[in-house]
Amino acid sequence: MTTYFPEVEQITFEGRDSDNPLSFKWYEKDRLVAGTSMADHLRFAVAYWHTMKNQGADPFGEATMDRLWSDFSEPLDRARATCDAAFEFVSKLGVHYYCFHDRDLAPEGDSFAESCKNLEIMVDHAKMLQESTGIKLLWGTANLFSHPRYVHGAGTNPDYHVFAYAAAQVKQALDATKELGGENYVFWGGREGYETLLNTRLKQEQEQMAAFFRMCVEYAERIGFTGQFLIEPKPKEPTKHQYDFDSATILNFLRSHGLIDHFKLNIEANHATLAGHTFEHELAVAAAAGKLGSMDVNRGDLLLGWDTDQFPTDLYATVYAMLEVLAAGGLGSGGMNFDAKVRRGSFEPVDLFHAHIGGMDAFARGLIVASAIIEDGFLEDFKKLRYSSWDGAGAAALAGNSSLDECERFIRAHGEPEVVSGRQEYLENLINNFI
Ligand code: XLS
Ligand code: NI
Ligand code: NI
Repeated sequence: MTTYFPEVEQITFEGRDSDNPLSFKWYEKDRLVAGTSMADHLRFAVAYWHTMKNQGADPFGEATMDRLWSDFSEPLDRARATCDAAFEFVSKLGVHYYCFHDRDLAPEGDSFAESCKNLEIMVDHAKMLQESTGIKLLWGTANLFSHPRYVHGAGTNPDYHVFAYAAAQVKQALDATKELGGENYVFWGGREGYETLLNTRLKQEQEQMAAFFRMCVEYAERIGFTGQFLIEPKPKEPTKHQYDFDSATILNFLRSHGLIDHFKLNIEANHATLAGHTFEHELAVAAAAGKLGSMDVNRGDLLLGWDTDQFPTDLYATVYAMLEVLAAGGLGSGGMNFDAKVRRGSFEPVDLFHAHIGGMDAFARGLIVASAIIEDGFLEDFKKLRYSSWDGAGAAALAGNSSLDECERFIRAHGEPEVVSGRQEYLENLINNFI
């Protein structure tokens, strides 16, 4: 059998004293952290589109990536080779999951029927590889944004014909995800938004989207797909204004349309920052609603205002994220999908290993640090004290059993409140002691 990464052997944990760059310094899959193995806490997944398909083209230049598995002229031959390379990569990396869009796995055909056939062929191929390697599908999704037919959106398209096409495509993608035992199914509204209100019925487009989701829920129930449905927020890009702006917006949409029970959220770091939030803010908002489902782990660039999808290496970011994940009680059927791509200049196949190893180590370390912080308890103690008045005088108000009159009586009796410091810098310094 062809090997696509002949220079790389199985990546294993060697610890921080190892000088082998192709080894984990922190990620030790069976190590228990707060009673659970690192592998079970983190549930890493490789993103098929970036890792296997990204060729490094940008608006100013052509493909740069050295990818043997792309050197086939027949689309299905290329798809099979890509799938073989993907499973070799994921196995050698020691990750248990992968994620794909239908069109990553199988090429779009000349007709809808041919696209369906291609997908079926590739699902069989992937299934065989899943069985022989033990690698599992974290989630599947449909690419409803690349083909020109989706230029004005999919579920929110002004033309019912395109809406129906997208729905038919999702039906196939749901079948594929079910067939491969996918544990979740993601909806990312790639072009579900608008460029100008001059040609757009905003309210109707959102109603269309709700109708689209209702049909998906109904179909999943009918075929017995038990994976979790996830929506992935992103505020802009490709469209100027996307309906799934951030966690709060999606929660409001789901509640308004009676869909809240059927979905959780898939939070992506770089999308959070594009929305003007931190990653941990988006995780916390989702978790507060009991809707933290899964994560796309990556990072943006402070100096660039778009979805650069870089690999996560910033320890503060992983610590803050893991504090939220641990507080939420974990990700359930979700995981951490590396929705990240190597830079255009990192064009050798081995760079894919360096990138994932770095991301996995950064999150492993984030997990260890966050768990130690939680175990120490200083943050919780601080918050307990800071909010202590709500256990006493404020308890009735919090429970909805107070009134403006009651508050007035309280103020007349107690006068001016004593304002206390939030001690932000003090707390930040304590965090540094753990890193
Ligand atoms: C793009 C999104 C996309 C989704 C899956 O910005 O992150 O990759 O994760 O469609
Ligand atoms: Ni994503
Ligand atoms: Ni993204």
